[in-house]
Formats: sequence, structure tokens, C-alpha cells
Amino acid sequence: MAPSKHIPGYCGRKLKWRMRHLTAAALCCVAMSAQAQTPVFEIEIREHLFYPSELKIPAGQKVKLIIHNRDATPEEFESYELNREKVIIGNTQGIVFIGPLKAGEYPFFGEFNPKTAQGKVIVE
Ligand SMILES: [Cu+2]
Repeated sequence: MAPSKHIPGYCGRKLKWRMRHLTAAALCCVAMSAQAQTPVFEIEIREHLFYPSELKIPAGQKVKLIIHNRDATPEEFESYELNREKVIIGNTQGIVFIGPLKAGEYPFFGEFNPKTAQGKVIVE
């Protein structure tokens, strides 16, 4: 219950406390909406092949790429053009963020099975 008579500093502390919570809530909303706007794409590795082997993503946007390794053996998702390298243990998934990118084609490959595990990101 609020004090009946004015206690020096009490209102100020209360206001500060309120402001702090408002700021925290605002920051939380910004972070959540930023996260919500990151488009998510998924590819699978099966028998040392990527599915799909061609992935279309929008230009100028950061995207989240989830790579599901359905093989029992590890694979390393690698791309010089995307400047990404990620080892994904068998039967697990890995996440890489790519972009924002300019329109074009960005090849990627599986370093442990480079002859078969090949694909490209097509940015449009
Ligand atoms: Cu590598």
C-alpha cells in the first residue's frame, strides 16, 4: 500500500523502477520481433546428398538455415562463398545464419563427402 504521507525519494524510486521495467519490456519486444522476422529454411543430408540441393532465399535478408543430418556419420557443411563452415554430428541438426546477401549463386558442399554432397543457395 502506498504511504499516506510523502516519503522523500519514494516517488522517484518508484518512477525509476517503472521506467526500468518499461525499458526492459520495450527491448524484449524489439528482440522478439527481430527474431520473428528472420526467415527459416531447412535442408537435409541423406546418404551424403543434400535435399534440396538448390535452396532459394530472398536477397538482402538474413536467414536462418537449419541443416538436418539424417546420416549416422558426421558431415561438415562448408561454403567459401557464404563464408560458413559447420560440423554436424550424425542424426543431429546444425544452424547457420546467412546473409543478407546480394542476388547470385552461392555453392556449398559437404567437406566429408565432397563428390556427392553438393548444393547451392540461390539468392533472388
Ligand atoms: Cu572445412
